[in-house]
Amino acid sequence: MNKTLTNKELKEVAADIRKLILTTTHNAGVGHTGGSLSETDILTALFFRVMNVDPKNPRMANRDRFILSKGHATPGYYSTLARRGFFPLETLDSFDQLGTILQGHPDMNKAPGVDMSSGSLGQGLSCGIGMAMASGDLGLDFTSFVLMGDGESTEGQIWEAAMFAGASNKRIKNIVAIVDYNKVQLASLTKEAVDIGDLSIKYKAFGWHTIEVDGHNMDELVQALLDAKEEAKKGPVAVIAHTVKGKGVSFMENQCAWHGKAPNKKEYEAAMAEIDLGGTK
Ligand SMILES: Cc1ncc(C[n+]2csc(CCOP(=O)(O)OP(=O)(O)O)c2C)c(N)n1
Repeated sequence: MNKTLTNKELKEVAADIRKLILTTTHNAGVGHTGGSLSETDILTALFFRVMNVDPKNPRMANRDRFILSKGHATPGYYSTLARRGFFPLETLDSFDQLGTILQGHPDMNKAPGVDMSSGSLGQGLSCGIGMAMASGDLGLDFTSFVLMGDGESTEGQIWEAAMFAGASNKRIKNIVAIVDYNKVQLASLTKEAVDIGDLSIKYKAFGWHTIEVDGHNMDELVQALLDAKEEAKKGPVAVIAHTVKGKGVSFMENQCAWHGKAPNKKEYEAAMAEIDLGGTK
């Protein structure tokens, strides 16, 4: 079980994770920094409070499942897993190197704590729904959480999965979809690529219960995710988390240039100093 951290402690953990992200991408010279910084508070709330996980027993049968459907954002995912104790912090130094367990995109057969391999956008929700269905079928009691991006949300497979889980004759239980709605994708704003608009209305139309939240307000985020887990006992839940790409580092915020870039030495030092000064609300 998770040791219950206060929301203040969770904010401190999130700041630690942001620094691990910057250090990991800086050392490796590669990595998706922007989308890792936007998902940090969500991952912190999930892995340090909301989800039932045991870092010493990563394959525990009744653990809550997590799928990083936006699989490129591994610096954030691996930093969270390492900070939570699934593997040593030093392993982050091997990120994206030849032979590492920490591949550029998550490999469930290599990294402890990774429940599903991902990287090809759009596939995670289908897998998460399958896991949620297995929860009931196996007589286990776990919730399946899937984190997606807003750019990713233009993938058709997501909406096939959403239609299935929300259908009146299905009403799949124990699935929580979370959208890291940072409004920026690989090379442009999401609204300039395909304006996906109000995702809450869309998920509602597909039969999902929806919750909108500020994805950087730890108090609200923890409550929203706890509510989502409870509500998922009745049917599918979508949490639309409004976030900022590059959150916590002023010159990275809202910039698609930082989608898939690592900070150089000067940028790294400036970014680390900003995290030390600020952190999240
Ligand atoms: C099927 C597929 N198409 C294209 C890509 C290349 N790609 C990687 S990240 C990305 C943009 C994703 O944007 P978003 O979902 O908003 O992610 P975030 O901003 O949270 O990093 C793209 C197009 C991919 N990984 N998979």
